Amino acid sequence: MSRYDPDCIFCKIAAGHIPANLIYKNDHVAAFHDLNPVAPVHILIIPLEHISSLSELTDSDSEIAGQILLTARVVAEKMGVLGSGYRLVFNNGADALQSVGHIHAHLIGGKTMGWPPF
Ligand code: D5M
Repeated sequence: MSRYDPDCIFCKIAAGHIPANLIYKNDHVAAFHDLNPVAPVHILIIPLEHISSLSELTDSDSEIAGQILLTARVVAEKMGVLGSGYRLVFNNGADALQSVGHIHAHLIGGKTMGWPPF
């Protein structure tokens, strides 16, 4: 893996150095249960490589970016919410309350949600 931050908790999960409740992994991304679920289904999808936020994505990351979105469908199907609906949330930066500096999509489902989301 070309980008690894030894201080990043999600890098450690991606590398298998600390445990997580993994539900999916391929050569580009991993998906695991959020520690603090906000809905009956709450899965995090992360790139295996360290990229701190959406704002840091570059053209050379297009495969990783696509893999995150494609994995959302796989995860939704695995978690039984492909038909009922789900939300994909990227908290990006301070105003969005991003707390872990490694890109992650929250896949949230299993309940009817509200809008706007704040
Ligand atoms: O969300 C970061 C999310 O990451 C938050 O919902 C908790 C979750 N989290 C933090 N550490 C772990 C571990 N070790 N396993 C699973 N989930 C974790 P943000 O969008 O940055 O606010």
